[in-house]
Amino acid sequence: MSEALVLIERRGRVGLLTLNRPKALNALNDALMDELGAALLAFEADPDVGAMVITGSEKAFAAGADIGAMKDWSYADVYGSDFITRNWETLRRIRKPVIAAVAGYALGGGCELAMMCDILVAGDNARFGQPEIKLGIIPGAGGTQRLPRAVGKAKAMDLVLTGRLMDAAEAERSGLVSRVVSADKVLDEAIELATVIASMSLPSVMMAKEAVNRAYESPLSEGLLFERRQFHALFATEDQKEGMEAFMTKRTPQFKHR
Ligand code: CO8
Repeated sequence: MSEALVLIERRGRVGLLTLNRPKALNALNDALMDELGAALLAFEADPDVGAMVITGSEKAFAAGADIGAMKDWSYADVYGSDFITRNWETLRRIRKPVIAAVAGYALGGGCELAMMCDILVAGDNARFGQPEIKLGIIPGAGGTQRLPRAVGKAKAMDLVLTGRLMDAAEAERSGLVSRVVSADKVLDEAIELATVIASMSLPSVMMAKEAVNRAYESPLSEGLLFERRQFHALFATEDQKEGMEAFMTKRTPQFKHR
């Protein structure tokens, strides 16, 4: 049997997915993306999982879509294939938080995959970039849209038009990643972060994620209204009573819906 392209593990309440095409620096193809999509959906449905982490190797999170698979394609081939992107919407549908633990290269589709995640934690050896311009193409899985939202137009243009790579320090300064740690600690850091999130009440975690994402997809007035209604809705949960009661009586909350 051929080796899995995505390794699936549980670390407590955290679902861990490791991209596993090390010889090709985790270049993304349909087989890998199909495994990733199926694993994400399985963790989404698993009541014992409260958050997920996607990671790669210490050398590469993912060095992009598989160039070898695409190189001879015609317009009709690439249009018809939905290459690697058919599972992009799967990731967008996941309501539990997903953290990208990025060491090494996150390029092209690999950078786009990391940007689909809710939080990026980077190793100090991480390199982010959209080098498609050097191949005579442009990003095709969200790079021209999500990168400017994360780092602003000037830096996104700089990266997309030159194809240069950005190191972890620049990525943190620009707001693309939330934390930088040494490369050998990136997975531990991401799992620790995911474990904290997974200890919270799941309805409030999912609503918080939904509300933050609204900030990117709706006018401020709509986003604020959405947030306010979600805030109100959480008062219908037992966990709101438990969280506030625990605060008042100075004890740790025991959330029921995790
Ligand atoms: N695709 C296929 N194979 C790759 C890729 C890739 N993206 N990246 C690396 N590999 C392979 C290499 O070919 C090599 O294989 P082999 O050992 O068989 O020769 C192996 O991985 C190791 O790579 P290198 O020897 O090149 O390692 P280096 O350490 O010298 O360099 C780099 C590392 C800088 C990361 C280099 O490999 C590189 O530049 N890779 C390509 C990066 C790139 O251009 N990425 C963008 C690809 S296009 C894309 O992602 C579009 C996404 C949108 C899809 C939407 C479709 C609708």
